[in-house]
Parts: sequence; C-alpha cells; structure tokens
Amino acid sequence: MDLTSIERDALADVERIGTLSDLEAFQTTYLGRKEGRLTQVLRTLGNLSPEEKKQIGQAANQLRALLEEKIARKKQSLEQSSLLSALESSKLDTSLPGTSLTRGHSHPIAGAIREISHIFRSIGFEAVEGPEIETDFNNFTALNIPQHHPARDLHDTFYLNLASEKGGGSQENPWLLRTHTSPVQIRLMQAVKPPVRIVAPGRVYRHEAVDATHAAVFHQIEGLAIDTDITFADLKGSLKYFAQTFFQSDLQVRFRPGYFPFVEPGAEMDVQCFLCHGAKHLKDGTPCRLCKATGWIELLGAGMVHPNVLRNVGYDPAQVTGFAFGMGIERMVMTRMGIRDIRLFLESDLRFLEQFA
Ligand code: YSA
Repeated sequence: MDLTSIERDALADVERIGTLSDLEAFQTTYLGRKEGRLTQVLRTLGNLSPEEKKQIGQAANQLRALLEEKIARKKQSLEQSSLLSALESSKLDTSLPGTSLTRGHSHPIAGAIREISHIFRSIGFEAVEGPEIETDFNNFTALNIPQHHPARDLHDTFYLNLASEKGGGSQENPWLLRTHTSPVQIRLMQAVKPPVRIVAPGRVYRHEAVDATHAAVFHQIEGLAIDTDITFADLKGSLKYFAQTFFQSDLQVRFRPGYFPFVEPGAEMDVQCFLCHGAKHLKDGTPCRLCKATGWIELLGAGMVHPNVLRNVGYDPAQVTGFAFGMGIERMVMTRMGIRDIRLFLESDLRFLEQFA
C-alpha cells in the first residue's frame, strides 16, 4: 500500500490525459469502485491498527481529494476545448454567397392609385375612401339619376338582397355593389360643409361581359372640389396639371362635351397620344395603334357639379359651385404601359406582375 507511488503515478498520468475517455480510464484506474488503486487502499484501512488507520487514512483521503480535484479541473478544460473546436468547425463563413430572398412589390393598380392620389395631394386634394356596398340612392338617385333614367342602363348593376337597415335595403332603396366611385361624392358632401377637395380611389363592380378592355371588377378614382367660386377654368387647370404629370409634361389636353347626369356642363378629357405625339402615325409612317390614328387618347369624364346634386346633399347651389371627375385606373395604366388585356391585372400571373417591380 504505497500511497507515494500511487500519487506519483497518478500525477504523471493526469498530465497525459488528452480526451474525455482518457479521463474516464484514469478515474477507473485510481478511484474505480472495485479495482481503483486508491480505493483498494481505503478498503484495507479496517485491517490496520488504530494508529496506522489514522495516519494512512488521513493521507489516503487527502490523496483522494487531490485526485478528485484534478479530475474535475481536467474535465472542465476538456469540455471547454471540445466546445471551442465544435464552434470552430461550424463557424459561419460570411464569404459564402447568401440565399437571396425575393422582394415583393405593389400591384401595378395599387401603385397607380398611390401615384395619382399623390399628384392630386400636391395641389390640395385629400384622399378618402367609401364603401363598396352602397345604396341605390347614393349610387344613382342623389347623383341626379332617378328611377327609370336611361343612364342606369349603362351601369349593369349587381343588386344585393340584403336585409333592411338604416339607409338602405328597402324596395325603393336597395343595396348594391357600387358601379362607380361617384357615390363617395354624396357621402362626403353629406358629412362635411364646403370647401371640399377630395380624391376617392376604389374598386367598382359592373355586371359586364368580360373581354380585353372590360372587367366586371375594376378601379376608378373620383375627384371633387366644391367652394364658393369654382369655375370650369379650375377644372381644366387641375386636370391638365394631372395629365401632364402622370403622362408627359409636353402633351396637350383637350375637352369635348360629354354627358353625365351629375354634371352640367359635362366633358370628356383627352390627352395627346404619347406614342405619336398627336401625329396619328409613327416615324416609319405606320398608323399609330395606341390612339387608333386619332392623335388623342380618351382619359376621363368630368364637369361642373349639377345643381340638383348640390341640393340633394343640402348644399345651396346659389352659394357654392364645384367640379368633379372620374377615371378608370386599369385603362389608364394599360394606356401608359401598352398593356393589351385588362384581365392580366386580375390573374396573379407573376410573369406579368414582376415586370412592375
Ligand atoms: C364622370 C363625371 C364626373 O363628374 C365624375 C365621374 C365621372 C365618371 C362616371 N362616374 C363613370 O363611371 N363614367 S364611366 O362609366 O364612363 O366610367 C369611367 C371610366 O371607367 C371609363 O372611362 C373607363 O376607363 C372605366 N371603365 C368603365 N367600365 C369599365 C371600365 N374599365 C374597365 N372595365 C369596365 N367594364
């Protein structure tokens, strides 16, 4: 039972430990429950005289404490270095090419709504929204289109069979999907006193046969300006500014008489064709296909708000005047981008949509 040689061997062995399994073997050699060299010494203590037992027991226990401490330290340092080498081998290589994420973008119609609203905001108009489910009164009657007026036939209307509620749902005033954004004019004028300067973009619905230029669900943007002395000159100036900002600054605009029951006088505004610049043919002499060789592109309907409309919302036509306008957004974007089929806007085909990123 030579504690000195056990200590000498153990202290030499501990230095040679390089792995966790070496450490385990070391522990078994010296402190193993059955065969451990020091364990055996401790086990024989009972056979010794009290004097020896005290002396050797003390030394053996000290050696055990020393070895346990060495084992604990070694274990900690081995675990640390194995963690470091694991981190080392899985280190992030920032020089490797990344996985690129495709970035989304607005739908071309949403983009155009934002752009048009922004142009009108820059000349003092505020953008507002109205509901897509409307009453017959707001969509037609208040806009000077009474029952049996022929203009109702131009709007193929989806009527809704909804329960009666305050403001709609009766036989005389059924709910419907708005056929244009003009009812927002009515809602706004009913809610606020003049002056009013708003644009109202949104979705509208018509029970139409769908083809390359007609959709059953499309977007319009409405405009309305009411004040004490608004004239047709204000209408012309505002809409010319818009057209020259949205298309090209050097293009002319023209106004032709147009009929809408809610304005008097009513007009349609055309912008000079931006492909042939009004020449009706291209440089190579072929007829311009964009304006169908007319030199002009139809853009929007407009006019001075009809006195009946002002009365219907409680305004006094002797006190205030105003102008209104409305345009189809899909057709404007189609014209500007040379898109031939309106259905592309609704089909979610990424090959089409990604061109607007
Ligand atoms: C006119 C005068 C005002 O003072 C105010 C507004 C208006 C516009 C009126 N409310 C209106 O809806 N006129 S409209 O029936 O001629 O439609 C306006 C625009 O919507 C058209 O010029 C066209 O660009 C678009 N549009 C109409 N039906 C469409 C359509 N776009 C796609 N598909 C359809 N089925």
